[in-house]
Amino acid sequence: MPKFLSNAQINEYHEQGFLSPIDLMSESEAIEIRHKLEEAERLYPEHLNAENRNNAHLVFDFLDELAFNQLIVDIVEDLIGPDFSLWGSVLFIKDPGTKHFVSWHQDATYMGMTSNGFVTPWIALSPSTLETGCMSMIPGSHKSKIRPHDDTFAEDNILTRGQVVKNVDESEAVDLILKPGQMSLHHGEIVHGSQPNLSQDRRIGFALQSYMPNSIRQHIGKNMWLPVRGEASKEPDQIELIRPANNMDAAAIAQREVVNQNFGDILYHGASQRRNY
Ligand SMILES: O=C(O)CCC(=O)C(=O)O
Repeated sequence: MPKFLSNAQINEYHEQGFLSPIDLMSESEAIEIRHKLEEAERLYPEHLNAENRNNAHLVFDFLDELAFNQLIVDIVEDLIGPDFSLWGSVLFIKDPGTKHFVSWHQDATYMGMTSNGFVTPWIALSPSTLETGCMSMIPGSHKSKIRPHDDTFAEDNILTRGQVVKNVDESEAVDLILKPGQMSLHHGEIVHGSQPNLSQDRRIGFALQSYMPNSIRQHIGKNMWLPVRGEASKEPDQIELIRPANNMDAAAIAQREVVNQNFGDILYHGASQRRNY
């Protein structure tokens, strides 16, 4: 018996490789979180600048609360089962006036997992529209397994390696338009990307990337995951992460640095270059 989604929504996710939109919270609640984020950017710029937007949920309580949000984890359970952990998170921010974009890619390509049946909730903290550069998905592309990617390291490409899948039929793309407070969910192997933000406002998305069934293992870097629900992994190599006690407490900052180093070791494994994020 699903906890929140209908059987039709669950089937849609498995068939299309994504599900959108889901109403997560009110617009005013999302704007309140945006304000907390922007206040944190003001207070701790070096911890949230464009090169330091991975795993901020490990140091900021308002992002940690999203990682454990009851509705999100119920929906994740409906999609991947009752025992799962969170591998990481990314703040995808496109400021007005920049050319930042996300090329067509599959998340799982460089994540080094033994299986790619994991899910990413992407939460809109500002309007995500055609003008601001919402995500677009190629329906059903998660069924074609991992396609070859070219690492471009293109300057305005937000992805670590600027990796891109070639020969995507863009006429098939579905745009995921979200109001603040809505979210989408996507599969680890779906082909997706996003265009630059042409508006005067920031486009802010928080991706909980990704919730992993505890049966999955990391085979490139260290298995450092935050247990979220159900029976935790009993594998001897599992390193359990802890939640922040307070915003920016010293132990949490130290833990995030170790996790981000591991993230980099995994995502740039075998790459010709390594960027600062
Ligand atoms: O925020 C974006 O535009 C892209 C995000 C993305 O690629 C992801 O969440 O996997």
